[in-house]
This record gives sequence, C-alpha cells and structure tokens, in this order.
Amino acid sequence: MIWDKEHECMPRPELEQLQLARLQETVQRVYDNVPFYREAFDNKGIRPGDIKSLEDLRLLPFTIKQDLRDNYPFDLFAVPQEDIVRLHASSGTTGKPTVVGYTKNDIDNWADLMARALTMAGATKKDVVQIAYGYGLFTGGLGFHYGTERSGATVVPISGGNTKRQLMLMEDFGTSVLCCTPSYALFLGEAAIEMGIDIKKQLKLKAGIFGAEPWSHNMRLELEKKLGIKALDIYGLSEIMGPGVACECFEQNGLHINEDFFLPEIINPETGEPLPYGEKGELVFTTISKEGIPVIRYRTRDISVLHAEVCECGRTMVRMERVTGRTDDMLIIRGVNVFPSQIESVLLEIGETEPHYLLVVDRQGNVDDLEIWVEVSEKMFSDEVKKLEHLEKKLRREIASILGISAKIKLVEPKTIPRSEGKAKRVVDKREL
Ligand code: DLL
Repeated sequence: MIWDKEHECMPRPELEQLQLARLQETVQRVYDNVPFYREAFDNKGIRPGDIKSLEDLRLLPFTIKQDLRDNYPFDLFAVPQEDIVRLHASSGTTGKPTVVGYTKNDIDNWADLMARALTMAGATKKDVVQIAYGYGLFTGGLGFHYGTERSGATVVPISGGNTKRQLMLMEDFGTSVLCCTPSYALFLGEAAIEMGIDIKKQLKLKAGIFGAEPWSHNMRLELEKKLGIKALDIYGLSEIMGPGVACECFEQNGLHINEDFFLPEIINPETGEPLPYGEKGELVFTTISKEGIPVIRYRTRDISVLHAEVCECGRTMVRMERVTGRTDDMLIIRGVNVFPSQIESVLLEIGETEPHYLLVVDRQGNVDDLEIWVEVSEKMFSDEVKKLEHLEKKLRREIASILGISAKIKLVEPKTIPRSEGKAKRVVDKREL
C-alpha cells in the first residue's frame, strides 16, 4: 500500500519540476524573511533569481547547528510568531537547545509524511499503533502521533518507559505496530520473555518502525526474530522536521527520502563538495515546503550514501542507506542526543572539579548506560566522604536536567583520566550495535 501514490511514485522529470519550483519559492522566502539568510546570500553574491535549476542548489550557503544556536530561539523563523503553532527542541552542543517552529501547514504536511511511513509499514485503519517514543519537546512522540491518526490507524500514545505496562497494553489492546527506538524494542522483547509472554502467540505485533538512533543489520535480524515482525528503519531530525524525513518500505533496501519536501545531497565533509550517487559522505538537506523554519543546505553530520534507482515497491524517491555514523562527536544514548561539550559546560559551570572527564557508554541488557568519570582536585579527594557524595549528587542532578537522561557519576582521583597530546579522547563507547 502506498499512502500518496501521486507523489511517492512521481516520474522523475515531473518530480524535478516540482522540486525546482518549491526550491525557488523557499529561497525567495528566506531571503525576504530571514535576515540570517539574506546576509549569507549577500555575502556569497547570490540573489534568489540566480537559482534557475536544481544544480544551482550548490551555489547556496550551508546551514549548521551552530547557526540555529546563534539565532536562538526564534531568529531563523520565516513567519511571525503568531503563525507558529508548535515548538520542538533537541540538544544543542552546550546549554541551550536547538529550537524549531511549525506553522499549521507544517504540522499538516508532517502528519502526511508520517502517514506515508505508517502505510509503508503496512498500517491501515485496522491496526493498533503503540507509540513508545518520548512525547514532549522531542519530535518522536508527537510526530508519530499525528501521522498515525492521519493514516486512520488507532493510536496508543503511551510514550517511552514503563515496560511492564507497555507489554500489558500491547497484549490487551492487540497492538500490531510498535514505534520506538530499536534498543528499546529489543529491551521490550527481552522483558516480554522474562515475564513469560509468548510473543508470537499472545501478541499481535506485525511491524516495528524504529529510528532516532543508529542500528545495524544484525540488530534488525535480532528484532525480527525475537518479536516476529518486519523491522523498518525511519530517519529524521528536528532541524529538518522530525521523524519521517526518510523511511523504509518492505523491500528494506534503504530509506525513501521524501524528496518532494526535502532535497538531499551527499557532500565530502572535509571540502563541502557534493558527491555523486553511490558515494559515502555527509547528508545535507534543504527543506522546500517548510514555512516555520525553512533551512537551506543543512549539514546533518550523519554519514550515508544515496541511491537513485527506482525501488521494487514502485516509489521513485531517492533512497539513503542506513546512517552508519557521524562526522562529529554527538552520541545517542537511550534515543537522546548527547554532545560531550554539554557535559563539559556543566562541569565548568559547577567549577568544583577538574576539567578532565570521560564518558563511558555501554549497553546493559539492551539499555544504554552512561557513566561520567570526573576528576576532582587533590584537596577535594582527601576531604570527607560527605563532601564527595554531595558533589556527586549535584553533578548527577545538573547533568540529568541538562541532558534529560540520567547518568552515573564516578569521581576519580586527579590525573587518572588519560591525557592526550592531540584531540582529547572524551568518549569510550563500548556498545556493539
Ligand atoms: O531523532 C527524530 C526521530 C524520531 C527520528 C523518531 C526517527 C524516529 P533528533 O532528536 O533531532 O530527531 O535527532 C536527530 O538522530 O541527526 C541522527 O544522528 C539520529 N537519527 C535519527 N534517526 C536515525 C536512524 C530525531 N534511523 C539525529 N538511524 C540524526 C540512525 C538516526 N540515526
């Protein structure tokens, strides 16, 4: 089943015509309404009228996460605040998050693109869809929620966590499609076995739509076997829209990018040069229908490869390979984006420790575990235990409030964290995906 055959299967020449018209309109709109873009275009000597073909996209300047931060909170919005009906946010590299705003049309389009994803996973009006992505400022919960309602299926808006309850409702409500991070799906599978639930007999699960963090082919096989489902990948990022920028069909041969809304490019992350289809590099997206916060050539830092061949399913949209890594040091822990620099700024702000730290990430029974090693001063270490306990508590609280996830704190003696002569090594990631 295809939700919007007219667009998802559009012949290439027609699609390109639509893309060009939308790109030209977007470029004009940001030039007229967003001082940041007007200045960036002027600096490159580019006028909206210079964009005459899709190839001219490469004339435009890039946007990076720091630009959203520099324009915090609303300065990249292309419409007045009264036209914004919703805000979402994700982790910034330090204290302040990256904020995005949606108009009524943006929310409407997003729901439609998510309905494409749900339909790709086989969801119909007869299905019960359990949304175990977090609801709130994170785009996962509400993005899936609106899309599922649009598709006509029944939503169970349970949000993340509360595993036993998830499994109880899954059985009682006859959930057939599960939406959550792949690591949580695996955790749910294991918890079900522990609770003595015969997954294939007692549950009606048939598909899972998993994303928001990297996962491997082996993880897919494991999930499909354990849960007796078809496990599909979904990709997105809040700066572009949220989940639903691209999603997998039953062919499982890459994620269809919703190219009538987002123009994808792969660039060499070192030089910024666009690379041809089939080559690995950094994904860059330009939104061509967004009103609230349109973005031009946004550098995602995600590494992937694009393929243009038409898929067996009939969809003509370009496919991206599963994301295999990032060009920066962002970690995704329990589905939450974490930058080492966020932790550094908490430490510096508190000022009671040395500025040496190490993030140790592991996966215990399919749940990510973050331990932060922090060096304390000679004096502090020889002080009473009470003081150390107090400091540990304070760090734990501050970090939880900034990151939105809990972390264990391990206070270590001075000079125990290895020093490096070049780039400091801040992360030890022991997870095997
Ligand atoms: O993670 C949106 C989302 C929600 C996608 C639910 C899918 C499902 P952000 O919090 O802004 O948005 O994080 C975006 O997460 O740049 C990638 O590094 C990573 N990411 C998202 N989906 C995938 C995926 C949401 N399927 C960042 N595979 C992105 C690998 C993913 N990484």
